[in-house]
Amino acid sequence: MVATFKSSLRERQHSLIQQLANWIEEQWTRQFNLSSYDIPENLGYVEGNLEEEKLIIENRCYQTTQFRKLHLELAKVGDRLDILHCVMFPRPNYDLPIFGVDLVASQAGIGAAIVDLSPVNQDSVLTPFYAQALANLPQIDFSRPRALPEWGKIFSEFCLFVHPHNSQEEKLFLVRVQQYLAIHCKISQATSPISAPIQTAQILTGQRYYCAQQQKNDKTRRVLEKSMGKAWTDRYVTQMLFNCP
Ligand code: BLA
Repeated sequence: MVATFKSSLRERQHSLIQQLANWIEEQWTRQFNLSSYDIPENLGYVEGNLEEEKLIIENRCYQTTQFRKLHLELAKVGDRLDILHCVMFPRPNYDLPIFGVDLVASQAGIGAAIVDLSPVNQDSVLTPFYAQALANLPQIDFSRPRALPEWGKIFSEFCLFVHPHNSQEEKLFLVRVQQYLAIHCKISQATSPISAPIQTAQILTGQRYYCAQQQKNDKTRRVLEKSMGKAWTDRYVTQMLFNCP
């Protein structure tokens, strides 16, 4: 049992980020038997300000029977940006997609909101349980959909990437993340591990590809490099955000 963490950073963040962070942790605590996860040295809590703007990062990581890493990261860049980053990496002997969310808020509101359940098996397709459950969700129309970058071919057909236009759309995005995570918790717990080494190796290859593509996100790197420098950012992106055995 891991207590839900109270964080001073969280209380100073955009309300959608607070709500989503609280909800994700509540689900994890309620749905899984959480074990501790070894965060690489000095990367759990980070403060830096190379170029005046202060960056603060708080990470929480756990592991479970099905997941090698549950990661929730909250970050604040001066008074300019609030960020929520969440990824659930399955163990390679489970044929499960990678759940990922990224929220980027500025004073003008949430500029980028993305959620997906990304397939990493050999065929890069969601298993029928996932595809059916996701296809059955009621349709929601957002007024400002955003186009995925080139590296975003890792995402599924159910990937939602939007610029929420007002608080009503922010709420709709929150609901959609809640639905994706509820589906994921339910199916992942009903999924048995696979024993065929070939299949496990294929899933590991898929996870490595997912991480390699995410590491190409220059927008994330730029934010981190400004406060922490290039060498630190390389280590953070490869060892903390998108690490793979
Ligand atoms: C975009 N991510 C961004 C942007 C910033 C960050 C500043 C640009 C926002 C915009 O275009 O409006 C920054 N994100 C961060 C930082 C961290 C972070 C600093 O997580 C962590 C310290 N990114 C993810 C995950 C997904 C993801 C898990 O970490 C998806 C599941 C996606 N972020 C993602 C995508 C974009 C983005 C697709 C848009 C990139 C683009 O348009 O080029």
